Amino acid sequence: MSVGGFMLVFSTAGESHGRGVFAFLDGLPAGLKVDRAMIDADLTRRQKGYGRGSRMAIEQDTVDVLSGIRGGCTLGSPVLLAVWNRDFENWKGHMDSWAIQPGRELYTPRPGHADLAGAARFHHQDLRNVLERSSARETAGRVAAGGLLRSFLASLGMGAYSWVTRIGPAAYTGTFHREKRDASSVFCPDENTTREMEAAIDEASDQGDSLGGEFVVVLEGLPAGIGSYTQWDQRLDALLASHLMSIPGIKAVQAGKGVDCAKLRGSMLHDPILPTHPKSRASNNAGGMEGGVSNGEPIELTCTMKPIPTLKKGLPSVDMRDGSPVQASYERSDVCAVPAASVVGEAMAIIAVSCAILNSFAQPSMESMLKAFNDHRRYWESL
Ligand code: EPS
Repeated sequence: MSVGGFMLVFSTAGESHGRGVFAFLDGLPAGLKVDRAMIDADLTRRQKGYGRGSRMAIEQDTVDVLSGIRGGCTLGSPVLLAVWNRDFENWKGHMDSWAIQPGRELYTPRPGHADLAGAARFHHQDLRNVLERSSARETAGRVAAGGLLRSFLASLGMGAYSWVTRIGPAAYTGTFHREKRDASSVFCPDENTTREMEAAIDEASDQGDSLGGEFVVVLEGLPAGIGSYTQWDQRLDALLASHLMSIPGIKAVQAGKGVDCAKLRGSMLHDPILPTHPKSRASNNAGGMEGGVSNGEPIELTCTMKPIPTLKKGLPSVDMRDGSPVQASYERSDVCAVPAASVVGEAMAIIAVSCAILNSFAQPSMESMLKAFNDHRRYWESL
């Protein structure tokens, strides 16, 4: 995101059934060694998750670099990434830039979807013009960009991971375990809860319904001092929250104890400072941020996703052409996309923190970037 003078510009382009989804990144230092396999691994993970629809059987997302990377390293020039849509072959005529083949128009907005509000924004009557861009297909571009920036964070000693903690009624309150998360069809690091989550998805699917849930994103390896308390739009918690809230379907983002802070006394909530080098904490209720600045503990964020709005049993709606009451339209869709959203959450958290790092330490080359950043890390570690 390019808010308030941030050094990193990030945006996406592309329609769900158009040629592809594209991600644009400008402001990266030159000489960053990019791990392509890491980007593709994230793209593959985003396609998975129990409860996905048949579209994911068509797509096989991999990254294509259109500019800004040469010989595996960033050039300092704008980076343009592409994830091509295989399904475009089946939609060519309907998505043509110059002459549209009729047959895929939509006039009945789905409650909970961008259809109606989006049509009001751009004065569209054919809701296809809204759906194509508001579709979560766009998040493939975010994950490609996040996958690239994972190389940037790794070179500075940082990483990101996530896991699913709730799907509908099935919840997991345990800790993260990478192998168990990767073995789970819903990215939940527990076998029993995985079965419960799958059963909840099956039940919703059988009833023509959909399910939401929750996931946790963690950023690790950050020294204290990323972000700033000096200006509202430099606060790391605000930056992370806006990036995560922008993921389709996300209705709440919490840092650390989040909404539970309201229930606790100050003496129970705030994390005691221990006399170590660097200074560590006896707990991490703040989620690794105080005053909008990282405090050296892992950054921990919980995101809540609403159920998918495309339902087989369509909800009450209207026909946009004459205002008559009808059932909302049904298109092929996912029943639950919480596991996929957790991967997008990692990408958006990576983008947000990269933005904050570049804002404070931007350098033309990775060599000078590493020097500036590691000087700061050494200062923090000496405290
Ligand atoms: C989506 C509808 C489905 C999802 C899609 C998001 O696509 P389609 O209309 O082609 O069946 O699969 O998500 C993706 C394509 C993806 O890559 O995540 C929607 O309407 O938002």
